[in-house]
Amino acid sequence: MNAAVVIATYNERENLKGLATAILQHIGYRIIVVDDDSPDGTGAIADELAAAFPDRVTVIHRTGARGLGRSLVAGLQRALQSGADLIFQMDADFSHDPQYLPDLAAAAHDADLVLGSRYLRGVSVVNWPLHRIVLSSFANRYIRAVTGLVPSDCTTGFRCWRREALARIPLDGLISDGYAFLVEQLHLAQRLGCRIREVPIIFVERREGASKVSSSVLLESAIVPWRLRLRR
Ligand SMILES: Nc1nc2c(ncn2[C@@H]2O[C@H](COP(=O)(O)OP(=O)(O)OP(=O)(O)O)[C@@H](O)[C@H]2O)c(=O)[nH]1
Ligand SMILES: [Mg+2]
Repeated sequence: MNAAVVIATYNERENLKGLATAILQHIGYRIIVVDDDSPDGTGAIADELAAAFPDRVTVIHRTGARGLGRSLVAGLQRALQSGADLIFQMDADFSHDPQYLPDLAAAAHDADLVLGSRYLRGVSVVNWPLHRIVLSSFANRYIRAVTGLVPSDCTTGFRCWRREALARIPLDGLISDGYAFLVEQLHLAQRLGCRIREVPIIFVERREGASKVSSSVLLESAIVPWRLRLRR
């Protein structure tokens, strides 16, 4: 197993070390942290991890315009360069439990892209207020209706790629940044004929740190599906 897990971080000081420790329990998994110069010092914690596990933890320090999409692009490109066969992306806030990494990897035996999905068995989300569940569920219906995407969870950030499939995605050409980045990435994969599978995960709302979801990110999410539809 040669797996790399890309984690974009912005102000995840309380979460990163515990998360990395849990991921490193899995043999054959490396971590690529992409930190956006977090004011809370997450980057320094990532450097400490890299010093403690030089073969298994890499840190990319970004400066300039911050963004989840750009950070994921940098991390995914680094993962490809590093020769990983399976490339994961997941959030830093424990919403995506590392215990599911082997499930996603197993599903990638006969898939190019595996999604850790909240909506395969009803709604498997813990500690979300009702309005958040309604918003996310509505967003997924809207995205599927506008873009023609098939998966039940188009906005999940927990993903596993086979390297050949990820290498075919023109990452530099992706235009969006927030949740919309995830939708655009998935849309490209579906258009390129990737075999996409979903495996169920239980998603747990963050306990530590603050959300970075802003109104501009939500606005982008409303518009990007239409751009993707017109691109067809
Ligand atoms: N590098 C980088 N990472 C980011 C940025 N914005 C968000 N992230 C990371 O992206 C992941 C998801 O962000 P969250 O704030 O948890 O967004 P969310 O999960 O939709 O919202 P919550 O439910 O409130 O947690 C986390 O690991 C964040 O640290 C950014 O601008 N740059
Ligand atoms: Mg989160």
